[in-house]
Amino acid sequence: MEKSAIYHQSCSSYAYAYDNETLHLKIRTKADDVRSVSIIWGDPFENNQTEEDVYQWVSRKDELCKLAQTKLHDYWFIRIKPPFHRTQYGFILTGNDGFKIFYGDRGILPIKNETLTTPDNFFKFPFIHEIDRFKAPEWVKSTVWYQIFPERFASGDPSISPNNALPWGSKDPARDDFFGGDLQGIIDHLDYLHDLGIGGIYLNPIFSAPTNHKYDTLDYFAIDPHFGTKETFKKLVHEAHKRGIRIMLDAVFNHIGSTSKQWLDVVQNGEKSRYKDWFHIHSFPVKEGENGNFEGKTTLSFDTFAFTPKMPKLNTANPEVKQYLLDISTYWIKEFDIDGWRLDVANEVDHAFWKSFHKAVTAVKRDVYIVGEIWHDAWNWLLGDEFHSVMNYPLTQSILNFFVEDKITATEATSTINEHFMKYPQMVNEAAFNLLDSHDTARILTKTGGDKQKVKQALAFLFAQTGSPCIYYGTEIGLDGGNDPLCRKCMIWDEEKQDRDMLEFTKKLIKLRKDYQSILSNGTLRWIQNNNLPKNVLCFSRVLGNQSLIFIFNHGEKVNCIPLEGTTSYVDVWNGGEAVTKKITVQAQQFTVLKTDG
Ligand code: ARE
Repeated sequence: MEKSAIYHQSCSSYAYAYDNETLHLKIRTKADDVRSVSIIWGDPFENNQTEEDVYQWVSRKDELCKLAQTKLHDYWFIRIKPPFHRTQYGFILTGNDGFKIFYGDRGILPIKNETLTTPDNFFKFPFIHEIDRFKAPEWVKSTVWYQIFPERFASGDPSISPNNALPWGSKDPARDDFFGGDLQGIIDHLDYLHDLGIGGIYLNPIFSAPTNHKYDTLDYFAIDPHFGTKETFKKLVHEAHKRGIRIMLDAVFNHIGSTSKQWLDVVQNGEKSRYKDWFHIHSFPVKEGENGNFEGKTTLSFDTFAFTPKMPKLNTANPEVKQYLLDISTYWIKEFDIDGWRLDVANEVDHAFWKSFHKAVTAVKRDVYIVGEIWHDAWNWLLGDEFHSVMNYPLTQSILNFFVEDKITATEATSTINEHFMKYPQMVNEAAFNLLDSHDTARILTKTGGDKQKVKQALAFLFAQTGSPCIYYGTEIGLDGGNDPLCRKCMIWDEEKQDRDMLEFTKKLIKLRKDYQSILSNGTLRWIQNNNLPKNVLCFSRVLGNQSLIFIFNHGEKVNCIPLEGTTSYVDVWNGGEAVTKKITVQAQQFTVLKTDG
């Protein structure tokens, strides 16, 4: 047995409270190296044992199941319900070589009486506290998101468009173009979104700012005049809520725009400015433009976002800045009833601020949704006192690697996707914000080189996962576009120019997600791998109780007849609903979904 590969840590993503009664425990071993894992556990103070038999407290033994496998590791899993909300526990591992060991808080030990009667050898989960638990809003699980870049979705009130606004969709957008998208345009299309099956809209920034993307905020308390007024926004939220659609705004707190009054005061008054400690300034004077990238070298005398002098970084550890931003965060909830915040450049803002942010916004709306923009492992922002989720770009990349870029085989895809899900506790995965593309990436249709079948497979895979899927505006009608700014083309509203087949496909997929919401949110992911499956057929089931949905993606170029396990009866819920037994044929680049109650 490869002992060096064995890993568990209590009070981590390997041991956490899933709810007030249940602990989830995971342990990692070398792939295909361990035959079985059991746990011995109990509570030393259970049943009022007398002093002398306190060591007999290890009163329970249960078997773990093999939950997932990656190229390198097996992950073993169990749910337990400690009667007194705390427990001590240790693992008994049996290698394929028959060798048995104990693994606990003091590491690997031989299995003998002394080991099993010394409490210090056991892992501890001290107590399940409701207040400490990670709790994401329940409504997120059943939400299908739609991301809107407001300047490019729809123009509902041309009278407020910028003077230099171009005719809608007249050209591919250049970096500084305006086309006149606004909030009224979104209101005008809420029925379209409701008909699509959308339950949440993520709006890129809408506060006043000079650019078309609004990430260079001028005033966080004002709606950009080219997008509308506060009354328009209040109407947007109200009309969306009437249709069961929630609204999430984009909080740009890592930095402010260089046209903001705070920054302009610093530029004008230098060290005498009352805002000089609102920023990370290395030396004075600070001058707009002169402290940017200059002659190919960075001469910044202040911190910014990505060396962009138009985005000076805010000092969020400054109590005055913190209070200013927290007031903004609660204002848009209290006054406009928004349902969530997406946090821009979240990984570069201090944790102390985010902990205060979490407290402030959940105090005004208990089930507000908090999504951090973090493109990498976000474990220490997802402990329950900061974010509920992050934009799940790492999962995105794994989906693209298999379904779009053909970089990996089905087996390798299984491994990388399992790695994502094993990184976080189950309730974090269940609240994840899952996406294929966004305003910061090339569009999925362009990434596939215009291959709609690849887009459909990738979307279907995304919708089959736990977590809430997000559609970037226009994906459903075949909008394409390369990297920023080309991924921000005007939405196409002329039905003659829309891909109506993709629209019907997207509606059908969203309906599938809703019809089987519970299985797809809470069901266990079980990969179906056997030698009968060709290397580019990805097959898995989502299992909840005795119900399961089996997804078969034929990513190959030829028809595949997939053998079905056992004699259970299956219903093909994607293609017409007829009963299927023994084998199912999946056309090249197609997929199907089978339901079974067996
Ligand atoms: C644009 C161009 C730049 C150009 C700049 C010139 O993209 O190439 O130099 O204009 O002004 C906003 C606008 C962008 C604009 C940017 C800067 O939307 O159009 O850039 O401001 O002016 C990293 C960050 C991540 C960030 C992305 C863009 O980690 O937080 O870069 N995303 C947020 C927003 C953006 C927004 C900003 C930040 C600034 O979503 O829309 O940009 O408020 C890898 C890395 C990631 C990296 C990612 C993308 O995966 O791991 O860290 O994200 O690539 O580059």
